[in-house]
Amino acid sequence: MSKVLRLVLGDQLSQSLSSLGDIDRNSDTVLMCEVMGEVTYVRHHKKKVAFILSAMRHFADTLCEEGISVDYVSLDDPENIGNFTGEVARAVTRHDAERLIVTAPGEFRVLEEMQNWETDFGIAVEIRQDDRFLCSPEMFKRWAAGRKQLRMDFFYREMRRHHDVLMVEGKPIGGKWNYDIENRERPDPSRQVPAPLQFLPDETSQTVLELVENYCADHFGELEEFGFAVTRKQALQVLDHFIVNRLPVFGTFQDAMIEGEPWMYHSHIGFYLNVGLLGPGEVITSVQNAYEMGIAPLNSVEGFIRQILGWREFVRGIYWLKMPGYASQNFLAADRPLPDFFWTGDTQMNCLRQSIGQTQKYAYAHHIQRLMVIGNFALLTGLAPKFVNEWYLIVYADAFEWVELPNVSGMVLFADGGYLASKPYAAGGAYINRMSNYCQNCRYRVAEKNGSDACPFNYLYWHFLIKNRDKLGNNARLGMIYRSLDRMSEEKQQTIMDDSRHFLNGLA
Ligand code: FAD
Ligand code: DLZ
Ligand code: SF4
Repeated sequence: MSKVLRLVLGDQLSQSLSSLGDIDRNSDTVLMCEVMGEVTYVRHHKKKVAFILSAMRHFADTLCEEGISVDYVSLDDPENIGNFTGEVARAVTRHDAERLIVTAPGEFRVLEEMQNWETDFGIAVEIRQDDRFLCSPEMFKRWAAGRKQLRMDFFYREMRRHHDVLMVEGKPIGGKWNYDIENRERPDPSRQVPAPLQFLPDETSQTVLELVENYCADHFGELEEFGFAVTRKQALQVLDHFIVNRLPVFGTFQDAMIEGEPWMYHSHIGFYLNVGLLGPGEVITSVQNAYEMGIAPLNSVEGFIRQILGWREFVRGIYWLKMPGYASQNFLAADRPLPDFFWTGDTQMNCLRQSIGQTQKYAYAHHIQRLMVIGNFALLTGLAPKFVNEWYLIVYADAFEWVELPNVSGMVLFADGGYLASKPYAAGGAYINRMSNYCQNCRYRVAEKNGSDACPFNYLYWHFLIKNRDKLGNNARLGMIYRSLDRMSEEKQQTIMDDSRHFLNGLA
């Protein structure tokens, strides 16, 4: 009988994983390894490292309870070589393995590493498709073929039809594909936001927290108040808690931000989806059931399902279609380094202070904070895609390159020249003021357009459009805005440029 080694990575914590499908409990061994190479290729947020390592250890326990033999290498094992290739090599020798089976990784750099293993180890290496998604890279490629620009809305409709989600007799339930018109209300600070479901660290998590404190002392972020789910059972509880307590108003307050309320009405399941503790299909089914049972209205249910069935699958499709080139795109030639406050939260711009501050604390910020506060700032100030991508990959516990990169380079920075988004998501302070209460406690005045007290987003917005006119001037969706710019007096435009230059010099 040939000896088979099956490698399971830190974001492959699903019992349905393709590499485990035909496991022989009598002869096969599952290898899981904690390696410094993965912990530090970008220096992940401490909470993110603790979450992944604790979830890995719990998953290994689950496999053992199922009678599967697991070889688990911990970070502090003195023999640990510190990277996947080194650890697989050691395990191949240890188990005298003749074959290695693995599910394709979520990141291109790891796939490249794996593609050398057959030669490196002189054994058969089978890289199986990761079928934990609702659209395979091949299916996405077929859909994208011949399209110059990709639009999520059309992809999402295809996915709804293909998977028969929220459909009745071939038509979208309610008659419309998208209910955003009923979503995105202004925040209501008088409403009590339900507390998220959090878990006290068990013994395994406590050991990991100590380990991370020792090994990642100089990484970004705080370890205190670690409350992540680290098992599938807990992740399912988080999903249920969301459906009952937050989903009914998810759509309505999807874009709202309130000071001191980091979790708002979002689901906080991205962490668990991305490491495999939850699957997208089961999440969509539960949410659709909630609609059928009258627990949540259509605007919330459709809005939420669109994020999972639409955006999540769409960005993954783009990642695998466009890598490796996608990572180095920089359409707007942005080259500014990150300001220090990205690491400290120490800025007088209250929206950024709040969003970065909670990121330090929880390794979480919701979509609009990532896109319209931090992302908008990165876009308008011309921060270099390389640094911005690295930052987002470090700071969020749900960040893996396949999902982080298209969101940052495509959605936020327009670095792909409009392949993913039809126009840059640029906005002045009025948008943030409409969707949050941050401006009330800010040193800057959102209503002021110029001068030392003006909200910097107000002049940086026009400065961005002026500076990038040669690249964006022909964008049909920006036509009206450029016409407004042209109606501005030269003197006003000069003031915008002067205020912006002064602000940007201060960033350095
Ligand atoms: P909810 O708001 O409750 O949404 C439900 C789920 O929908 C999410 O868990 C996620 O799985 C999916 N989803 C929603 N929007 C997107 C999107 N744009 N792309 C992919 N999936 C989406 N998401 C990540 O999972 N990892 C990342 O590293 C990541 N980086 C981002 C960086 C930027 C600059 C931006 C603008 C967005 C990023 N997103 C990322 C998408 C989104 O912000 C997060 O998925 C979401 O905030 C996670 O919180 P939640 O689970 O409470 O999501
Ligand atoms: C993110 C991460 C971290 C911090 N540590 C590990 C680890 O020690 N062992 C492991 O198998 N995976 C880890 N991961 C997740 C990997 O980085 C992820 O599997 C790859 O990026 C491929 O998507
Ligand atoms: Fe942010 Fe401007 Fe509002 Fe201050 S005034 S919180 S900088 S949008």
